[in-house]
Amino acid sequence: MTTWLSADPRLRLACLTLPIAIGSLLMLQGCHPSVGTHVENPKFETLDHDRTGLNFSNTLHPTRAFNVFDYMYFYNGGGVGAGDFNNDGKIDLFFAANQESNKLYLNAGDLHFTDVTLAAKIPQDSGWSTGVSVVDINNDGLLDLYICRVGDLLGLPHTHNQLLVCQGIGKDGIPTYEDQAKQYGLDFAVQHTGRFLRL
Ligand SMILES: [Ca+2]
Ligand SMILES: [Ca+2]
Repeated sequence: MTTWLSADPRLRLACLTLPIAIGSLLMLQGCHPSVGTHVENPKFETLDHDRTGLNFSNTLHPTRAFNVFDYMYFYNGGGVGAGDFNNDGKIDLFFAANQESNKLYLNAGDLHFTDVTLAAKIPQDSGWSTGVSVVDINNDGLLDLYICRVGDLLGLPHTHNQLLVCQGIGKDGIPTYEDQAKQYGLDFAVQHTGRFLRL
């Protein structure tokens, strides 16, 4: 019996490249209209950081010692969590970064945000964060943050997932946090938040 594996190598190459070519064409079709194309009555408007105060950037710094060949998810990105972290009725934003600092921005209204990362005591340990979940883990009415980290990989700082439990909201309206992942038994050194979400 003739199998696909025993077919002519040129036929095998054609079988491999044809689906890729068709897939690429479909992706190009799906991306229409392309960047730079004029759109009548756009539904969204791009606002730069001078307008919004949001200057977070998940900038990557690949080196010969550590790059996508060492970590296949190198370019998978970080994450963003949205919630009213200071209970003022406006949705705030938390950004999880790979090789930059995680940042917390409070919504000041009128689409302007203020970076309160340091005042909120967001830990900065150079760990590689891959995502964030927002939850009130202790049901005290204050939103908490669970941040997924790459915890045990050669070339990256050894770290673990963080559970940032809100310690209260100051008179200045800024919430402060403490990493209590170990106390809650959630200090996993894994690469996703799935285990937490299944609790
Ligand atoms: Ca808020
Ligand atoms: Ca809470």
